[in-house]
Amino acid sequence: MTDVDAIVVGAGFSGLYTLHRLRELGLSAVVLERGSGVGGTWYWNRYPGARCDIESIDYCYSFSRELLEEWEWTERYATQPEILRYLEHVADRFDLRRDIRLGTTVTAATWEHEHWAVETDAGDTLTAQHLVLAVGNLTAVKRPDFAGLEEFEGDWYHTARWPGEGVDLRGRRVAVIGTGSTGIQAIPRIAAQAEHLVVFQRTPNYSMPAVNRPLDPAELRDAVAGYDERRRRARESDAGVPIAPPERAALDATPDERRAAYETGWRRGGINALSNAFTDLFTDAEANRTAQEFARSRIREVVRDPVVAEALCPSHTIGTKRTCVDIGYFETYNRENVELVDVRRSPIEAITARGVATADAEHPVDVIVFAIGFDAMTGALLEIDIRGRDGLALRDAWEAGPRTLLGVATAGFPNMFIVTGPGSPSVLSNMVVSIEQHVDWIADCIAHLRERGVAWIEAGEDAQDAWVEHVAALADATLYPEATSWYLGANIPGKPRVFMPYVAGCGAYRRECDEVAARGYEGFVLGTREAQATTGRRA
Ligand code: NA7
Repeated sequence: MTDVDAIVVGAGFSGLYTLHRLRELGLSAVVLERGSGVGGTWYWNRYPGARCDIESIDYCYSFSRELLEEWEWTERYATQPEILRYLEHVADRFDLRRDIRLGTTVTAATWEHEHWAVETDAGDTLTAQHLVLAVGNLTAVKRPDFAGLEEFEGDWYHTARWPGEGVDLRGRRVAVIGTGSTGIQAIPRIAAQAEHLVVFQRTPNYSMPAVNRPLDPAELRDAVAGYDERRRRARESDAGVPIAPPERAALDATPDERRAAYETGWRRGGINALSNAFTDLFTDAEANRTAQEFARSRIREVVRDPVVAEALCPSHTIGTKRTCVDIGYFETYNRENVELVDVRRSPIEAITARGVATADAEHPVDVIVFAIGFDAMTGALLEIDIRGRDGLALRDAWEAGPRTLLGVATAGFPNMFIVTGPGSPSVLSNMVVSIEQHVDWIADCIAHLRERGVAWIEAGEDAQDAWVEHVAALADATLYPEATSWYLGANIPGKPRVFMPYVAGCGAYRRECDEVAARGYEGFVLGTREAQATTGRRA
């Protein structure tokens, strides 16, 4: 007998929905959460300007009609506090809190003959038949490893560990290091408060205007009324959002037609403003260059100082690193109190007692904000000492990069499920659409096992090899692997360079997952007892 049927690690969007679904199946489950509140990503990321880059109407659960009808999003793009309130509401509304242990870090998980033993930092061990890792893709923060940081006499913060009570930046000289999605959201807000802001940019990024606005309650009502169809389109789309796919190739259009399409996207705003304009932007470098040039022309139009504008112009393939979405980012560089330091020209050499020293100068500051990102997709999984069959460590199994079947399971780790793991669309999609799909698939799988008295399920080695190859081949047919992005671990020294997300889109991925389930979990190994195994096969 185990303590519970399932242990879920993480109480963000994934963990909350997992608990709800497992309870519906009649399973007992406990959620272990490191934070002192629910919310996951939206609990931790409290930096100024934190907001979702997917529209609020789409970045929410669809499993409950009542929830959809009662929650009123107030803006096109929801702020972190609003999303956190939503998740707290979900936890209350579905009575989830009684099975969530907050302030509890999972340190280890070991497969012990047909069940998992999970250890926490409180020194407890809990057992369960199933382990669901709902730990999030952007959870393990990249630690600032700048020489001299311990000498710094001011205050410093990582954006993903921003104090809940906020930080008063008025009258202070602030440095922001990092210009990814986070830096690009935070910089305008910090500039508006700080006496002086120095932005340390290593790689300029493409950023699309959010075109944020208050949501008209009538618009929200209409969206909710037609939600089934809206969500169906999102599920079948590539990115998990209900927008019509492009029909035409950029290289088949005239320069004027291209410009008109990009202008239309720019006015609409959002993460797909340019990338959804044409069919060939992710597969043809020349097509992609046309979108890049449009984005650069916009920066040059906005930023008054031509030297600063050039420094802000990215040169990489657009869309192959996560595209950013901003509210007044480039305009910020027209402010008198904002300075841009191009770290590529003048690398950061050290943090000193007084500030940030580059090869050219020392920049005295009172506060340093590190917006330097995450050990994405695998970091939070590998932080836990996970041991599968015969003591196999996940860290060893994934030494050369993550290996999964469908992004949901990995060979050698029976009854362990990963929500939106590497090898699934995850970070390339609207996470909530992907999370609901994964959690539903996992819950259906567990129901299937229980109905048939199957004690365990595990990814088969051959099917996993084939999936890893398939995911890599899909990526290799695109421009994605060209970029030095966190999608392939390039931001973490020593991390294997493996392109992790599944690039063929949510719709195609869902069909692949559904087919595997319909064929009796083809490619997985199912066992009634430790010694007996049957291979999932065609029904
Ligand atoms: P990202 O996208 O990984 O961005 C991190 C930024 O920090 C990026 O500009 C990095 O430059 C920069 N960085 C990282 N390390 C350093 C050092 N050592 N020196 C200078 N600059 C550095 O993280 P975010 O938090 O912005 O966004 C993560 C995701 O969250 C985002 O994509 C959304 O999906 C939500 P680099 O590009 O490596 O040259």
